Amino acid sequence: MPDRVTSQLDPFSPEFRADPYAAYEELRGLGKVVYLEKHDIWCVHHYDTCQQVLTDYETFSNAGGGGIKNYFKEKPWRKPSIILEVDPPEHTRTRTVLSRALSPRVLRQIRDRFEVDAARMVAEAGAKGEIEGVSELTRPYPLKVFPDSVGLADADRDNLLIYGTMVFGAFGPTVPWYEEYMETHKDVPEWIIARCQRDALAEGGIGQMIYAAADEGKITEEEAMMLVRTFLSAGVDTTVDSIGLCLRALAEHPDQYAKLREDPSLARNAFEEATRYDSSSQSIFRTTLTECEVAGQKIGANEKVMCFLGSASRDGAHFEDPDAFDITRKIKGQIGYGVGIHGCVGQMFARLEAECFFQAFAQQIESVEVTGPTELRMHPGLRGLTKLPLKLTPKAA
Ligand code: OVM
Repeated sequence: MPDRVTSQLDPFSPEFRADPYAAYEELRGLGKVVYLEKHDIWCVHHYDTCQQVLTDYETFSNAGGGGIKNYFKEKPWRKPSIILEVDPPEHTRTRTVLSRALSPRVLRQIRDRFEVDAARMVAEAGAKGEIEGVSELTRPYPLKVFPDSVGLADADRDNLLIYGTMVFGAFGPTVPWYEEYMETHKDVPEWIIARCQRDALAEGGIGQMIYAAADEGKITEEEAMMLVRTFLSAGVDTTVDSIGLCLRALAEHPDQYAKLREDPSLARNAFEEATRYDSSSQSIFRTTLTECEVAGQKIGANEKVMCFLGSASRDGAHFEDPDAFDITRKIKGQIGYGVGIHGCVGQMFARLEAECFFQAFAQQIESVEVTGPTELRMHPGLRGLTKLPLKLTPKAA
């Protein structure tokens, strides 16, 4: 008997990325734990095993890095994140600060501005009729409302997208385009760090709330800067991609869009379903600290384990009719944001951003159609669209 199930599937290849859901089905059929020979990594891809790995932080560490690189063996490309790429007890303090800065009270105050910006941007897109949905709608919206909330100045915000590509590109294996990209945009990391400084952040924004935690002695000034960097790293591309994929899912399922249009209060649940059905965060890595066992498979110490959230979300053992996009589905145990102590700290922010967007969209737009081929972005850490040609028909006034 072989001591493990292996596969030649390459999750970073264009074929896999074009239709990950077929590959996930294959992986789920192969077994609970599979060794991916192309990259010398293990993977889990069922709901229960993803849950197990992600909630056992004593075995499956984040200090080895959130991507494929093993920080216990290789040098990280930048100073590791002080929330994503650390374990307890260090993690607990920084996580608490970020959770407070994203509390329900803070979000309630932000909601009005999200609604106003969403309504305006959807109206402008609707008036054009034919649009390239990513560059004209699903990218500009998060790129405005998120940095506004953090308290970032207006200038050069496109650098946030460049930095996002750097951050999420680093989740995958090193490839030539990435090295070139890093070289071309080598000034951007410095720009980001400058934007993370206390005096660069507007009064009343979430960035200043992080610095207030430093004033209270909960974190150091340097840690505050690093937590603002986390916002600027993880807060833009993730929502750009998830909102774009949700809009495509709605456009490709006119029966579902009709339900949303008739009842815009379904907006939040529609996005919840899209986060399960087809979302930006398809995978995240852990690194084993000790020898361990998952579903009967022994895994050695210091090994990378890739957790396919996108596959866990399509696991029929947890979700009924998992391949159906149903915006009225009652989702129990959303895993699209990860779970456990590293589950997305900004998830309520993302939900609010998307809720306001799809509510405005449903209120104003009678029908939405995909009019040409859509294109996927190529960097490995996230799934998202770079092209989404759409025809929007506004409701009659
Ligand atoms: C961070 C960070 C960056 C990318 C992703 C992420 C999924 C966190 O800088 O803390 O969480």
